Amino acid sequence: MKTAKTMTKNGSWIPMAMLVCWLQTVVAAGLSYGQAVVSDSKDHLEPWKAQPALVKKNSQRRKEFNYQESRVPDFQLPDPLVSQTGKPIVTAADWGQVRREELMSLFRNEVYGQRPEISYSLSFEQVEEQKNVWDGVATGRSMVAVVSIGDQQYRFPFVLFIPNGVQGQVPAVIHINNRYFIPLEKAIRENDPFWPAKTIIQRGYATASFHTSDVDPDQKDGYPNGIRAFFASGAPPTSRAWRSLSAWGWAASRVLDYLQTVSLIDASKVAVVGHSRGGKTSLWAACEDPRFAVAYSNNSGCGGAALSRRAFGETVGRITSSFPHWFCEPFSQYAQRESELPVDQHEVMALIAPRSVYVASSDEDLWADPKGEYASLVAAAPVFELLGKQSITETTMPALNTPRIVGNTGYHIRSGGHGLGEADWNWFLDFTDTVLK
Ligand code: GTR
Repeated sequence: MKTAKTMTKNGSWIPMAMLVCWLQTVVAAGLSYGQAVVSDSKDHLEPWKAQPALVKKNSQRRKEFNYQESRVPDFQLPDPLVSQTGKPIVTAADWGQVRREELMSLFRNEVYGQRPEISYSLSFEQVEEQKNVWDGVATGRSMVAVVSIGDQQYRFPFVLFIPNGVQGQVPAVIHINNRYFIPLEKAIRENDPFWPAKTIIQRGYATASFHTSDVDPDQKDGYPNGIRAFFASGAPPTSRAWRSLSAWGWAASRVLDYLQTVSLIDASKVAVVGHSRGGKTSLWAACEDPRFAVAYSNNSGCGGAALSRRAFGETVGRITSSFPHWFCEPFSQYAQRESELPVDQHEVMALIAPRSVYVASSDEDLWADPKGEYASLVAAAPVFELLGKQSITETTMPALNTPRIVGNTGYHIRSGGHGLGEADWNWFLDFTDTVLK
């Protein structure tokens, strides 16, 4: 077989494929400071597909759920650029003034619930500060956010690291920890892959983390002890009132309030990150709070990045019965009637535009529907385009372990199962380097 070759400057011949590969790397590196970054240098690799053996195993183990592409129902996604009254949305002003508000109301009323409109005051207590963390590269703080209404207080802790000795301001990453609280000492001692504070600092970002259950207990019957009951003076939640995902996202905004007071942090460059239920939260947090510059959802699945209408893996019926405290009551009524939802999850991505969104799936996490997570990011593209931003439009999924970054959106599917780890963080920070630095 003949291979195309080209001549180098010193006269030796190199195969064309190698040259193309090298050129792609150079182009990707050169563009990475520009606005529109396009990098998927491994496009020649096979697009991701679910492992047939895994599909078979899951289908046998959980017969009531669908794991087969051939059984995904036919559906039509609601058009983010057509208003409820059928009016096409053709300008950025129409989007901002009409459609965005409409979609926010629909998501608040049908999916995540409405946040209370009650005034409160907010203050922060510094419990501890360590100025010379990791041989002096960072300052660590153990903090408490204090939410006050009259003489009543609701308090939740968070931990923050700020790089030392840097010129100018740094971007930051707020991590919503849905598993456990990582105290300052522990975060210093161990670089926990779930929140690798040291790695994030080394990459040039400040970072903060809080635990969801400290804000609103992640239990069916946890309501009385959380921020939602605090705001409602103990009264039970109304059908369309906010639920835990929205409450956790609200808390991410309170941590952002604190970051705005830290002069070393550029609060216009803050990413909100979450895994699984935390990833559902980070997306909605960025919809509710336009100060977040980037949202990262990792393996967020149903009610997060994945399209509900695909009903692949976890479904609306299942999630709302297993976790009734996550979504407002109307969402449960769309069980097995997903096509009647007035919205779908691609519109969550659209609501974050023109800011940035990064979605990550994992190969073995079919419960979270990787294909549905990717498809919803792509289906948000017309809104990014209307707002003058580039985003992923390629409908074919990238290959395994091959991040795809286009303009303000990024995606990867990592080998392995449900989880947030080193590879996810590194790829995500590569993305934030392109959009925030
Ligand atoms: C699962 C749930 C998912 C996901 C996950 C998690 O049990 O079905 O929606 O959120 O929990 O948060 O780890």
